[in-house]
Amino acid sequence: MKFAWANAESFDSASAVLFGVPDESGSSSQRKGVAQAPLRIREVSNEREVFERGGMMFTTVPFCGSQVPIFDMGDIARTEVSSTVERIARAGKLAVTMGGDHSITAEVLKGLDRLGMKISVVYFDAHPDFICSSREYYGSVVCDIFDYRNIDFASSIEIGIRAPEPEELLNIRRRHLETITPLAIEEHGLSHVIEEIKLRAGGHIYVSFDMDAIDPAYAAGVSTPVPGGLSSSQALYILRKLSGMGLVGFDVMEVCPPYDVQSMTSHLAARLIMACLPDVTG
Ligand SMILES: [Mn+2]
Repeated sequence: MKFAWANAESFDSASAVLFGVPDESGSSSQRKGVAQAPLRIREVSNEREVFERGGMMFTTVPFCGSQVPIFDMGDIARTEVSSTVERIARAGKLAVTMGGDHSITAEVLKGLDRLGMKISVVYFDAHPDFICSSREYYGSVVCDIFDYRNIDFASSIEIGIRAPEPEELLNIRRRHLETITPLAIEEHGLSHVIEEIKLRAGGHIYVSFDMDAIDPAYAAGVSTPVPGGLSSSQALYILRKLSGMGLVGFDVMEVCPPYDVQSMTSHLAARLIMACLPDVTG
C-alpha cells in the first residue's frame, strides 16, 4: 500500500521521496509498536483522505496547493537508511522518513552529512534526546548527530521540550543548545518560534519530528507521552512556515499504533508530512 498522496510513478519523476523504516531496535520504551507506524500511516491516509464518488477516486489536497510529485518507495531496513537518503538528496529531492524509533534520525543525518553542506536541525520532541553517557539509542540522537562534521550545533534548535533528564539539562547548558518549551510558546507566541528559527538556521534545514512533541490529547499513540505539548494546529503552523525555508529532509518518528486512539496520531502524522512539502506554483 502506498501513501495516499504519493502521486509520482517513479523515483525520477518525484521531487519528494518517502520511505518507511519499520524498526524499533533503538527504543528502550516499555510501550512497543513504533515499528508498525509506516504501514498504519499509509493505511489511515487512504481511509480518510481518499473518497469514492460516481466510480471515481478523489484524494484531498492538503496545504501545498497544486500537488508536489511524491514517490513512495516502500519500506527499507535501518542499515539501508543512510545510503538511501544520500541517493535521494544527491538527486536534488526531499527525503521523507517514516519511523520507527527516533534513533533512525541519526542514520538519516549520516546520509545527508556526506553531501558536505552545513545543516541546521529543527528537532521537535518532548525530550531533548541529549543523553551522552549512553549512545546510539533513541535518547542520544542529539549527542550522536552533533559528532557529524556538517551538522551545525549553533544554528540548530529544539522545540516542544518538557521532560529532560538532569544530564540532558546539563548538556543543553554546556553546549548552549537553543530550546523552546511549549510554555514559552504560550508566553511569546508562534511568531516568536519562527523568528528564532530564522535568526539561527542557515540555508539547509532538516526537520525531525518526534510525535511526542504533540500533546497526548491530539496524539496519544506515541511510545513516551508527556502532557502539555504542542497542539495539532501549532505544529502545522510551524511546519508550514518551515516548508518555505529550504528543507533538505524531514522525518516523523515514534508513532505507536497499539497505543493510539482511533488512529488519530497516524492521521496527524500523515498530515504533518504534507505540511512540510513546499508550495508548488502554476
Ligand atoms: Mn525523540
